Amino acid sequence: MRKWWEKAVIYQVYPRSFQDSDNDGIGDLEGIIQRLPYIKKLGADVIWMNPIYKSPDRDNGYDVSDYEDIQPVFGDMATFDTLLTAAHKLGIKIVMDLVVNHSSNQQKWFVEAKKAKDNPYHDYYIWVDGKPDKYPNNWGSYFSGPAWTYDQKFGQYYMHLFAKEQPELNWRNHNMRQDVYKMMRWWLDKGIDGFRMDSVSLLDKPDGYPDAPNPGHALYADAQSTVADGKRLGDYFKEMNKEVLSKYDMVSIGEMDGSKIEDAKEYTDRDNHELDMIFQFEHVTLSPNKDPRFGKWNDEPVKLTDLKASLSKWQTGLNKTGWNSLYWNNHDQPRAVSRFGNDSTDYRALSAKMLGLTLHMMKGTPYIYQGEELGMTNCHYTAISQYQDLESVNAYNELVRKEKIIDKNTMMKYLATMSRDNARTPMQWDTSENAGFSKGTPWMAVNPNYRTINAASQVADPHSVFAFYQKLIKLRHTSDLVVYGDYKELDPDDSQVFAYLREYQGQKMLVISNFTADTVNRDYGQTRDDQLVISNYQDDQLTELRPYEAKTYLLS
Ligand code: TEU
Repeated sequence: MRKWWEKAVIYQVYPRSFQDSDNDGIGDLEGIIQRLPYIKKLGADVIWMNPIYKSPDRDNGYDVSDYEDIQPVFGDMATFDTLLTAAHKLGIKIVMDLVVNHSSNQQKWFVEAKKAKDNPYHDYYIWVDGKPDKYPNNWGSYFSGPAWTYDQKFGQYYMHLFAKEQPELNWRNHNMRQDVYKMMRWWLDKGIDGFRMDSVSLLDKPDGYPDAPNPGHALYADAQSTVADGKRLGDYFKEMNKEVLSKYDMVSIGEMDGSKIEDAKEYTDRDNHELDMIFQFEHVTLSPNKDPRFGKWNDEPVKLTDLKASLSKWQTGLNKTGWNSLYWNNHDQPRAVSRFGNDSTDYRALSAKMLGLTLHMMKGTPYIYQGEELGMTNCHYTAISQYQDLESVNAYNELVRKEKIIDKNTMMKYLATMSRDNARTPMQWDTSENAGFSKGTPWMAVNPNYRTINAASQVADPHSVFAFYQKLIKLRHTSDLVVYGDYKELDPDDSQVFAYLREYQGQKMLVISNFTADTVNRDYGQTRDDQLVISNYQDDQLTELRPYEAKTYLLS
């Protein structure tokens, strides 16, 4: 049976940075309401919003202190309801972030858990008896430091794979799971259309919490390889599906850092009744790392052959069974055009369109991260004081100041390449002050390139990146070949061009993308008889591919 989300394109809104309506410098729900017509004009079917729940904001909302209330800077429940109704009126669905791998340490369950060992909520979190000078294992937190914090009163550590203010929920506790399901039903009963489930590859921790491999002898090991795809994970998804997901016409999207393709197949196999689709991380974690102690930090551009191999593996791996989420970037990743394209004045728009075409012609559900449809770029910060993201700031403190294993200038390059803040600068609406994002002081400075890169100039321009994304979305909406066609990579060893075929019910489509600033020649048998469906150049030279040229033919 066909599902609505197979044909859908999802637009990701990072509420803090989208549109500020009350000029306090922080984006809000009213701001999203004001910009719904923009998202409608683009053609997206669904909005996924990053967390808007009550939160001490240690990690920009990913530390939820009340799952059924709205963060006051974003608005209130009445504004949320207005947003939901207004979006639905325009035919746009709303997907919420669900953050239940961990909660905030100020959430009521953790407040109770801290009261006494025999408090029923104590076991909602993960505790291990121990001594203050010896961590239960070698795991590090994603945000630097150990994955454990000691509680004097209990003589116990609690686990946190992220900040210490984000204690891990204990998924082995039946009541905890039931409370989560109840909360999910509460939102779905309100009429939301789905959940993007944060960090769910990590829900099930391995028995005994064994040490993780630590090849570079870093201060703390990368826990993810030991935790991701735990053996009970599929059962948790099945239970959640039975208790919640199956009861609604909704989409469920697992964010699954570290998941392997065979496991991903299981999670998204419809016969298993688990999740609808997952975000895998392989293609955004390919860049060679100089030293395993550096974690994600590097400034190496990814090799096109590696990128092609990875994306093609997931395309074919989840072809018959399962479903892919397609994305180049999000609020945790650098801007696509700066990372995989070329953000220089000459090639920014061309390469942004090239990337859009490469991804949107694949099989799966495409995600557009706010501003990607304008070709927004990295923020190119040069001083550590400009960064706000706790992951970036903590990594700088640990690797440069404390361990002294990366020098300052090198780390600044790594941050400029990889920091999450690259994605978080405010949306660039127009050429007015602060890019039309806010009349107050934005919580994060607007990228000065807003004077040339902004929505107002692009919406009116038929040759803009925005207009190109409109076409890509329309193609998906009108072509079963784009949605359901089988995928076949061409010339995997070609280090300059990404080319692939899609095939569906006798129809064939050829997709060609030049990932370089060089003019190259490639002959895949395309002729003037084939129909050029979309291209980022005005004319077509068939086998000659100009810088960042990308095009799609319907083969005759
Ligand atoms: O990210 C989870 C995750 O898997 C991390 O690897 C994340 O991609 C990393 O920070 C990138 O360097 C999710 C959210 O998307 C992220 O914003 C949150 O900080 C994190 O969970 C904790 O909730």
